[in-house]
This record gives sequence, C-alpha cells and structure tokens, in this order.
Amino acid sequence: MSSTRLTLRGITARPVVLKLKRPVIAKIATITEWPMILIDLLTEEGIVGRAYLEPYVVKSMRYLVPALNDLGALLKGRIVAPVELFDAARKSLHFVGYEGLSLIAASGLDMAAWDALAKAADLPLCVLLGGSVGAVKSYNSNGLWLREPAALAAEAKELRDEGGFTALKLRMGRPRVSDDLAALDAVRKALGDEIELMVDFNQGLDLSDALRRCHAIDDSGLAWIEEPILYDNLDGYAKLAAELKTPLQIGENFYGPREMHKAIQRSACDLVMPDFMRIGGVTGWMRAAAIAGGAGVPMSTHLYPEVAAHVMRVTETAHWLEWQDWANPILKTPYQIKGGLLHIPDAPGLGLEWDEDAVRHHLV
Ligand code: SMN
Ligand code: MG
Repeated sequence: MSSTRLTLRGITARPVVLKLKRPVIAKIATITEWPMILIDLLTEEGIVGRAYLEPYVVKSMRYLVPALNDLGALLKGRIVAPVELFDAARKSLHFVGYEGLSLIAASGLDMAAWDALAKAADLPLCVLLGGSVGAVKSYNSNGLWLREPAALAAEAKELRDEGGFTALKLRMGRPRVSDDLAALDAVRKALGDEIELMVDFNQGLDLSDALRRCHAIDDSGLAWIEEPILYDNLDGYAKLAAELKTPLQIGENFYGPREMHKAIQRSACDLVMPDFMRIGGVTGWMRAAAIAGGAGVPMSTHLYPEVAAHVMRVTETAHWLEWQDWANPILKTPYQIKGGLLHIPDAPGLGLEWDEDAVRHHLV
C-alpha cells in the first residue's frame, strides 16, 4: 500500500485508570491511580495508528478526550502526514494557547499518526525514521519515591533485578535534608557503587533551599540532579547549573522544542529529558533532538518508553531512556527489558496493541 494514500477517518480516545503497583509519592503530588487515554487513529484504508497519553490527573481526561475527538473531526479526510497533522492540530488551538492541554492533545494525535504511517510502510517506527531495531539503554524509574529510607534498600534491589538494570532514579525532597541523605545512603549501601543513581526533586524546592540541598549531594557521584525548583524558573536553573558539579537535568515540562532551545541558550541545564506529551510527540521530539544535537546536550526520555525506544535509536545525543512499566497492564505484548536494555519488537509501527479485556476492565 502506498502511504501517501493513507487517509484519516477519525480518532477514538478512551480513558482508562490503572492502579499503580508502587504509588507515586513525589514532592509535587501523590498518585495512586494512573490515568491513560488510549488513542486509535482510524484510516479509510483500515490501518489503525495507536498511542496513549498519560496526563497524571484523572479529571484532566474529561477535557483531553473531547479535544482529541475534535481534532479527529477537524482532520477527517486529510492524508496521514504526521508533521502536517501535528502543525494543523496546534494551529487549530493556537488562540486558546499554544502550550498546555492544546499541545498535549496534538502530541497524542501525532504519536498515533506516526504509528499509522509506519504500519502502512510495514516498518517499525525506528526503521521508518532511518534507524534500526535494537536495544536502548534504560534506567528503572518504577519506584524509589518519597518513602522511609529504611524501606528503600529492599525496593532498590527489587527494581535493579526487574530487568538487570544498571541505573535507578531516586526521588528527593523529604522534610529534612538528613532524611534525603539517609535515603541516598540506604540505596547506595544496598546496590554498591556499580549502579548509577539519578535523583529527582520534582520541582519541590525554592531556590535557596535547592542550592543548599543540591550542594549537600554534589559529591555523591550522581548521574544527575533533576528539577530541584519550579520548571519555568530558568534564571534559577542557570544559577544552579553554574554552581553545581553534578549535571543538572530538566525537560519533562518543556512545552515544545522552542522551550528546550530557550533553556539551553540560557545555560539552564546540562542535560535534557523531554516528555512526549509536552514536547510534541514524535514530531516535537525530532525537532528537539536536532536542537540538542546541535548544542551537544545529552538527551534522555520521560515516560512513554515504547515511543522513546524508537526515537532514541535515531537521536544524535541519546543518553538514558526512562523505563516505567505502568502501561503494561493494558498492552497485549509489553516491551521486554533485559540487562538494562529496552528491546524494540520487530513489528510495524510502535508495536502497541491494546489488551481489550484489560481495557474494558479499566475504562472509566
Ligand atoms: C515523574 C514521573 C511520573 C509521575 C510523577 C513524576 C517524574 C519522573 O518526574 O521524572 O519520572
Ligand atoms: Mg522528573
């Protein structure tokens, strides 16, 4: 089939809520129920593009699902050219705001459109993008939330052994600095020095506290310190990046590639890790990857590991893929992790198929 003839027929967007095995206990929020919007992009030719959104807040699905349905109606009859559909979707919502929910909806559409295009070409997405099927270096981000330091040693070993990981992320921002240091110490003692550790403050500190707390862990051999302060305080980040020896990581809250460009230009970080629902799906990622490549800034992924794996195969400065297995309960064939590497299935598109029995069970 010629991919130029793939025509968009409509979009279905289904909200589901999954129970998290290890609840998210972060400085910014506690999350026990994980919302997902399952997107099916239907084409006249019968190919279905699939992707999902993970918008953190269950009630936000009440606004995002109609937005996705509207985009489907708006773009009905158009050729499935993901870049063009993405730009048209963004423009259609420009006047209510280029970022936020508008961009999240457009990003979901974009990922499903790329999946459809790759399926029409009968190629895994990474191959369509010019790469090859293979494995991607990943760290386990499934746990180590703000729990008691004493509980973390056992959890850290469990997380390492879930897929032979060589790197794990630990969340920080406990009430006392000494509690965070005890948490880090507990994880280090449990795992030894072989394992790389990243820490994430989830925007929980003000600048003065961040300076104090980041200095306190600056000699701990960490792979990075992530989001110590509010995501849009680029001046604050520039100060932190200038002061700290440990690489400073931000990016899960970049709304589109230009926000990333701004952060890099202002020396507000050493590393970047865009999230697929905010950077603009695959289209936004590829644009951002060119910027990070030009600037020589290592680029990691945030959530959406199945999409992440494909684009990391063609990302010039690919660094770490963030592994989370939270979508697994509704996937027919979850991706496999072995030896800390995420393995891309040799299947057309993203290789996402819904387990419809599980979906029925979790629909809201
Ligand atoms: C995160 C991910 C998912 C939910 C809450 C927080 C986090 C990360 O910031 O980087 O994994
Ligand atoms: Mg984070």
